[in-house]
Amino acid sequence: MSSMENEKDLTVTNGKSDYSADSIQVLEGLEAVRLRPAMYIGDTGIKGLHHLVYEVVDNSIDEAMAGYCTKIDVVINENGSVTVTDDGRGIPVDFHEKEKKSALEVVLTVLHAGGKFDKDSYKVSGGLHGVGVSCVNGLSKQLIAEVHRDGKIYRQEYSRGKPLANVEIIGTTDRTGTTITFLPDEQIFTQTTEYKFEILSSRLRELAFLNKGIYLSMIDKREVEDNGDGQKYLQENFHSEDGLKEFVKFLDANRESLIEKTISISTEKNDVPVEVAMQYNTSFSENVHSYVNNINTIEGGTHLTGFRRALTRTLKKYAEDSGMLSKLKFDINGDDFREGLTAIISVKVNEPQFEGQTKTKLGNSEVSLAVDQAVSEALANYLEENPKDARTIVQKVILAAQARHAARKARELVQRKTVLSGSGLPGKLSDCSEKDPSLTEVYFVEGDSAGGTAKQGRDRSFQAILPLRGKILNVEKAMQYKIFENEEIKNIFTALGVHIGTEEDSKALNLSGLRYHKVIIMTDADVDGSHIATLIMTFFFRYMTDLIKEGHLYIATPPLYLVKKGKDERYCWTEEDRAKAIEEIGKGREGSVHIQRYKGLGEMNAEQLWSTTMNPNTRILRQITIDSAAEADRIFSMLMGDEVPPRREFIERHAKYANIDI
Ligand code: 0RA
Repeated sequence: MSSMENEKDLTVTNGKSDYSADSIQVLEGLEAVRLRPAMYIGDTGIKGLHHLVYEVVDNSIDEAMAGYCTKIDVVINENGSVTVTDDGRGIPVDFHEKEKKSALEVVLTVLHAGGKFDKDSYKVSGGLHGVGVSCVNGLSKQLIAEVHRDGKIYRQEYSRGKPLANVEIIGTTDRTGTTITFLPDEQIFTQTTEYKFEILSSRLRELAFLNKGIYLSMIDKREVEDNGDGQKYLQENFHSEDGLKEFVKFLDANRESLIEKTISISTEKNDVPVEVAMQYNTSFSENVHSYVNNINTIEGGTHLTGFRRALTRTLKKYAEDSGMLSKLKFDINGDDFREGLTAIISVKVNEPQFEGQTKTKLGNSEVSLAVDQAVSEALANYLEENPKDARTIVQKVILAAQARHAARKARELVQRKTVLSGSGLPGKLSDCSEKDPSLTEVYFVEGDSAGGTAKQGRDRSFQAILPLRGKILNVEKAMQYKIFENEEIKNIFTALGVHIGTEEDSKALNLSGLRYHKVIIMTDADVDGSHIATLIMTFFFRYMTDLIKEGHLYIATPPLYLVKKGKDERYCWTEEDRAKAIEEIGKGREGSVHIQRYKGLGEMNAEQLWSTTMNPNTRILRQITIDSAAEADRIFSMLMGDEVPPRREFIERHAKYANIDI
């Protein structure tokens, strides 16, 4: 091992005073990150924790987009640290004149230094918050950067953003690339520092589809699998030759396609690279997902507006020109063109402006026209060249419009016929006395009997109860008008004080009248209960997406066990809880304690239900978020759609209650 300190081009001895001055400035930079981590990575919960990995991977993706990198490997190590390796050019290691230190150290310790070196500004990614690897460094208890470049291996180690030594040369190499290993700092990530394989792998899969040609892999060294011929680590590899086209096929794996071909567009308009893939299927839901610089723009924006406008205009013009609309007695609107449409829109924007609540709405106005032009040209050509498909699509659109009109009639009828109490609220709703929605919550409870217990157990000042009868309608399989005829669903709408938009836009949701800011689904802790919760979530996902996006939807978690010895009672939510309780109150002897398995809410009395599941001070609420709308859509369509084998496979893989119920 030879220290870099002796090498002329990297020496820092001549500027010793500068160096210490620099390090103070650097410290201030990353100190700010440590002081207000949420400002840089969104939050310090599980999301922010995973964001660290995305931040590093995004740098490697940038290298790939610049044409220098083909392979990115992510490893969760046994000790919980994460290693990201790429075969790009490697972070530069030469002497940085301004900062008077190795460029590697600058990239790792100066905020926003990531792209400063490259004037061609190939860098359009850089992550949602675009803060660079230095930010990851600042939030890591330990970080090791290893660079293969110019035949040598360079290494530097840091702790909480501070270098522990100068850059060293630790060997020779015949390749180029960067390896970053970091251990998140538990002083920052106080909730959890445990990475979830599925969260990371699902992001890597998405990146593989969005950046075709790149090889990505994900290994979990904490998990050893026995696959018949010996043990190996849990691993998944991602690679897509067809990119977005394959992404759409993947999302529609559990749906029946309407036309055989996936329409795909890849072009550049006014310096904006635009890629689109779309496919119609026989379902009733719209699954259009948009990305800017690989970031899932769940709030949409100008690129989505451009896409919608082009789709509606081009298809409408084709339908009119071909005379298919001549006998139509009702109007067709934008929604109708997107029913049963799965599409991905991906644009690359140099200086993206992100707006909206979660900063995932694209604001750049020039992008709208770029996408509009790209889509209308390509789609018009497609329709001309494939008249049979074109007719099938138009027929589907007409059916959608017809169904929408039927749905409107049903809705109007509903509004007149709903059984309402004097207050105009559903009779089954036990309302709370507080009127300020930001202070109140409503529990959707499965079954009338559990509803009764919840009604007794609640704090009626701010908690309302709406009992739902058994399994609510599976909205994934039903036509829209059926949904608005459904008693339970009508009750949900009126109880929440939310109505579904106007005639023109039947999926727009008006949340201004929302009567409770916490909407809590409470079902039994068994297979049936989770099925019911899934049905309710599917309904919210398809018809009240904004309610989820704005963070109003929660799931209550009743305990699974009560471990009891004499007067000593312990509620347990996990198997670990249970083992711990037996250890503590039964001194490790299972026989000496009474263990009650709760399957149903009905097995608890009102007081138990309050203290375990409803009391804000002691309960566990899980907030439902839509991290990846595309993935959520795929899972909902699989869980609630027609195809049985993929559902069975998913349930078997994720079964939470299976082993304790049998
Ligand atoms: C700054 C400049 C260059 C590359 C990189 C940073 C870079 C950063 C990361 C982080 C992970 N992998 C990375 N690969 C590259 C340009 C390098 C050059 O001009 O040779």
